[in-house]
Amino acid sequence: MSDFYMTELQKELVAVMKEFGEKELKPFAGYYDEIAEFPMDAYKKAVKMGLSRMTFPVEYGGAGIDHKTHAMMMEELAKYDASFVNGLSATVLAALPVRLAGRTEQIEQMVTVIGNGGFAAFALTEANAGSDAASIRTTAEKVDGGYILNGSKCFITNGNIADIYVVFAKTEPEKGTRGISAFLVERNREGVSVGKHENKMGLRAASTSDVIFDHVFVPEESLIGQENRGFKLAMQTLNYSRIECAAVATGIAQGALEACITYAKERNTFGKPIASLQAIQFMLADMEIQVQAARALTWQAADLADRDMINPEISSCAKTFASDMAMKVTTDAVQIFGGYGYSKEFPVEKMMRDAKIYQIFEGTNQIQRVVISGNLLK
Ligand code: COS
Repeated sequence: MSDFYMTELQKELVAVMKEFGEKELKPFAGYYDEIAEFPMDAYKKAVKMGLSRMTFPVEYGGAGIDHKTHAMMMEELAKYDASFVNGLSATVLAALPVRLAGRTEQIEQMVTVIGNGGFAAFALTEANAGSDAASIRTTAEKVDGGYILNGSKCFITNGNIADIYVVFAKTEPEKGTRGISAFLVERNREGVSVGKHENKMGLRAASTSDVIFDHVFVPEESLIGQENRGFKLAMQTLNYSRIECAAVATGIAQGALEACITYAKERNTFGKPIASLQAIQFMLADMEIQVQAARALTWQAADLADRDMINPEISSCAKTFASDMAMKVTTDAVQIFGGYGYSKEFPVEKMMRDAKIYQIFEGTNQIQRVVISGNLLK
């Protein structure tokens, strides 16, 4: 990572992530990818280190880490295993709307779950409501003392391991985006169940599944923020989480670049290392240019968030550029490794599979372009 603008604390934290990644993630990433199971041992250690609640304010038992520093840390971890970071990030993502709009008790509840090693999940997407998030069909009907939730969510990261969900549901369906509310729903409530587990191309170790809410009663206190303002809250949350996506995508690409540098020095062809060939040197240089640019844009987006100037357009630019870049860089990494790159013997094929989803989730890169052009033309 380019450390020109990093503080001593940031350098230290990134070094801790490097050590954790080398020791706890790198040796097992291929195994957990193969069996499609989340690396729980590493997660438990991460929780002990306070990694899952780093961004929570100190008064809630967090470390009060700013977005930029967090982006640096997640980038470093992503070099080793993006699946692991995805499980961690999904918990942080679910905690965000609670931090942005929740009551003190809700924030405390979330911190307790996460601090005890639990997982959280952000349940917005449905089978017919991905990009068009306002088309969700899950309902929350107002009843005496609370709400009854009915509906089915899909592609939910941490879906089958979460202890708590942030669920978006229609409280006044006829009001469109202004008729959606957000709820904090515990896994053990009657009527909550986990459905199909996705067998994915990449991020295979991260859990992704359907979550079903069948006549689930939640008390009034479960409402996060104002009734009917849940859609806006979801969008505000994504403005932040897209920065983390950008950081992780940058980390995947940086990991691929580092693997290529090592390999290019070791692999001989025509009697000399392939690193001596200009064809390879230029590919490495292009990778470096792309990674540096993505990192700079990510840090800019995070910096704005830290100055309370969160900018949806810049978050979208960072997410889009970094994920498109990661796809290109990891594809080129497989090319540099040649036949070995296509084999599971080396890590770059996994990085290429992992990178793909960053162009799709948290708003496809086409949706990001809708956000960006909408801002340009308004
Ligand atoms: N930040 C803050 N508020 C936002 C916002 C943003 N980025 N985007 C929209 N809003 C607000 C609008 O200001 C509006 O608020 P008011 O009710 O106060 O007027 C409200 O949300 C509705 O906005 P809009 O009419 O633009 O909503 P659309 O239905 O047209 O949707 C897109 C806009 C397409 C941008 C949105 O649906 C989207 O981001 N979709 C992708 C969803 C996604 O990322 N899914 C991944 C799931 S999580 S892994």
